[in-house]
Amino acid sequence: MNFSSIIKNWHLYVITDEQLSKGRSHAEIARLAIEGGADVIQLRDKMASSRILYEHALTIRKITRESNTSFIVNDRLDIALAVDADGVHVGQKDLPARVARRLIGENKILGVSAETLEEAIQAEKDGADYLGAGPIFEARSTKPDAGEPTALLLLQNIRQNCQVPIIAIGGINQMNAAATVWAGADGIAVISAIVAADDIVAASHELREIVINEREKLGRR
Ligand code: TZP
Ligand code: MG
Repeated sequence: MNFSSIIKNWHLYVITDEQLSKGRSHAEIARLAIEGGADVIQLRDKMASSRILYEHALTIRKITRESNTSFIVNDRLDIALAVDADGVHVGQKDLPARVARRLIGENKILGVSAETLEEAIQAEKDGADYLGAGPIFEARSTKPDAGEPTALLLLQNIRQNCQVPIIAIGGINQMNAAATVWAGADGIAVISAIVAADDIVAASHELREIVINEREKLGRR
């Protein structure tokens, strides 16, 4: 299936993280982010057991279905398939994108992280429906193994060389979100600026509005 038109309208992609969330669960983060307008929720938890992750995924699947929000599971194809999530997101250290694609089939969304233009081009060839491009500004607290921030150049390069939608990630907040759209991002993926905010609803709303407004100014609605 071609998911490009759906994903091009993913203005705000919120990634859950219970370490940063001041006691709020994955499901609670998802619920509040959706209330603030999130277009897609990614469940990401590198510590939880498979069983616990499955339980979180089931709950978020229910919430996202009720609100017509897309749902992606990070890393874990098995969990994504088990709860009928909309897709899975893999990084460069996970199952290769072409293998993930073969396992999930054509009717699920495959997201792939790219830190370089070469990785982005390869991911697209291997069947990625969208690229998570970054870290653009920083990622230390949420992804200790991430490379150096690539700044906006990565987005510009990917924009010029790839066709699939681009979601910028890494250190994105209310101050710099607009710049990622100018550089070519279709949407933004955010952890800290939303998950650690006192008011997740307001932070989500504010960030989504920035993306929508900047896209509109650029004629990329
Ligand atoms: N992949 C690249 S950067 C990153 C991931 C998962 C972390 C983004 O988190 P934050 O808090 O929005 O910088
Ligand atoms: Mg991963």
